[in-house]
Amino acid sequence: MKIVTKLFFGLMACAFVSCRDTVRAPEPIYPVPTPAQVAWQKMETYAFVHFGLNTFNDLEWGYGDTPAETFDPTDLDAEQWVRIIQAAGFKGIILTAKHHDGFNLWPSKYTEYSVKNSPWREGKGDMVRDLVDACRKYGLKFGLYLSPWDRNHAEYGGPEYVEYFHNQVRELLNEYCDSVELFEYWFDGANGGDGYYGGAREKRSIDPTTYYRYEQAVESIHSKFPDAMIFGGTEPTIRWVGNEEGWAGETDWAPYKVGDNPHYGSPDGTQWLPAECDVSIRPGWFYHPREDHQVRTLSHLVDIYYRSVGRNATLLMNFPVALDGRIHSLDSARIMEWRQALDEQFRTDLLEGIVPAASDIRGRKFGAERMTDGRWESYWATSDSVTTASVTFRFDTLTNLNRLLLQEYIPLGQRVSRFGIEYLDSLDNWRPVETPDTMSTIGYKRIIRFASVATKGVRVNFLQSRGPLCINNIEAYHAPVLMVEPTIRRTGQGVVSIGAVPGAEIRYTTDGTTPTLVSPVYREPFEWAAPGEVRAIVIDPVLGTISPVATRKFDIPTAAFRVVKPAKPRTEVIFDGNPTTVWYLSLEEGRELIFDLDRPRMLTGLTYTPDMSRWGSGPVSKYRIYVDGRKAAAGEFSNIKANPVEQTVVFSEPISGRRIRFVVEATADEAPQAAFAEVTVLTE
Ligand code: FUL
Repeated sequence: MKIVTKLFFGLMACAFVSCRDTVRAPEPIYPVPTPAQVAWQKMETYAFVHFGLNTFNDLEWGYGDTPAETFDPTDLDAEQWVRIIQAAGFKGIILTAKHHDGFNLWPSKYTEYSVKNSPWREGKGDMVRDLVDACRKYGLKFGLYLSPWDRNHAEYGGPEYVEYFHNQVRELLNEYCDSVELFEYWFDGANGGDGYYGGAREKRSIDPTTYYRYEQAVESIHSKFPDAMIFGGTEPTIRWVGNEEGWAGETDWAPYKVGDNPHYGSPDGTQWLPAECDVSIRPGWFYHPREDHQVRTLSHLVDIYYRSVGRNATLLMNFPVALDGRIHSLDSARIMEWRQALDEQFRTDLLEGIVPAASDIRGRKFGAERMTDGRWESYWATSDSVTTASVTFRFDTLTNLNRLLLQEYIPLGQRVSRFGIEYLDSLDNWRPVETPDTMSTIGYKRIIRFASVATKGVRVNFLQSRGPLCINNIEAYHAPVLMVEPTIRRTGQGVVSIGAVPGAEIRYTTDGTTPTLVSPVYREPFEWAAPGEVRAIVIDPVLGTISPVATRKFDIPTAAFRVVKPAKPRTEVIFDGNPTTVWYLSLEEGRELIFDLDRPRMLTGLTYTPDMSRWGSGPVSKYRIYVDGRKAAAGEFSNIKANPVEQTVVFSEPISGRRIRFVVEATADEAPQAAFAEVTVLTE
């Protein structure tokens, strides 16, 4: 009898399990991505190339009047770009076929303002063709940037320009893209109003929501490439993340609705509009020789990866191709270091093959093992009513960890809004990991960095979700400590300090040579008031490994400079060497900042640093500069609003003098005050 009962219950259990086996997948939670959006997000990283007339005229935003003849790369090699970009792991490349200056990198039949009127290959060159061919040869995806704002075109603002714009969209699609996979079309939103416009030199305003007829452009693109992502315009399929520094919010929802902060999106977003983080490997988007020493540091680039791809966004990394038409060797060397560092960070997945214990499963088809089976399409899911759950991994031996990577199965929508991570210490206590990260959203991918723990297990607690959980992947790593180059600072008084991670040995030079293992050891801040370059390295005293070289250029110390107008308190912070202290000039009271140097000097230029903080305002966009009453320079700091970094003005000829008058003609955000974080001068 007993046996019969057992059999009966056994059969019942089987029936129950097999019934659970046929359990449906969880219902989607809308909005959900299209398959094309999922495929695009899986690319994770892809590259940008900014190249054009700006490159040859040392500009960020050409006015539209620089002659086509100035475009003259000596050794252009699109295959070199593709080889570097592919070796660094990027999956595609987007080219600025036309930037705001209106110059075309292909010989368009609709304009004379293009490569065909440049000396490059005697006017027979075609940059778009070269890159398409290189992408096809190496199997890289291709993307196009076509600036809607065109500062050259005489008809900009009227209907004829819109025809021209659409002709160009179609020309590029029909004449160039047949042999490659077009993965993204970029419509930049920038429009500063003023331009050359065929000689009119005036300001023209348009309503970007109606003027360009984006719907028609998108139709042309999608009729040929239905899976291409659209950036910008009125029918985007992805969103700008809201900064040009390469970071998404720690909380980052792909769902988005009008009015949401683009850093974060929102759980009640009505459209699936994932964030793309665009950032340049240097301060500018275009190449400037003066930025050769400002290629982003390895540690910064690695951090950017964590703050973009590691926060449910994609990373669009820009390479400003140099004057010879190649990616600069400093940039290519740095990006390969970056690739290597990332490979080391994610070398061994410590959870691979471990079957975790889950507090709930929806059925065998959605078992916990699906989080570590290496298959993207298979996922662990909880029952319909279960929106909080935990999964626990156990190790056979004490294991060191400092990274956790999580992925939601996004085809069913983004769900998790709060989670936590615990580890099992050697005394069998579960403890939370130490991390500055907010553990809120996951989405396509989330990577949490935390202080290394030696652990017997790790547990993820899903604390809040918009519905049953759908997790397709969890990985854990023990990432090596990065050998980070030191930071170099100098106060207005000329006192240099060099900072690095604790325990590291710092060696430095002040004569422009590369520091080595035998250069002087840095122990404490030192006085060094000369113009020149400080370079420094960090050495790991145990392993003997050396960090990349940090370099800072300095001119004369600025502490003795004095503001004479306006007579206001705190103006000395402009000259303290600390860019985080900012002084604001009230434009309602006057538009001039007048200051005296310590003594008359032969000046070749000036640098201006705006408020670089995340929410800073009042970056100067247009200026005039006078030295002892004589005009030294006038111009604009292009793109300073989106990218508020130090700006350099080089005078057309050296001017001797002591009194500098800096006139603010405009601020980029039209703020009624202009921000001055730092001003320095360049001397001969
Ligand atoms: C911005 C543009 O104004 C910059 O020049 C650059 O092209 C960047 C990618 O987008 O909005």
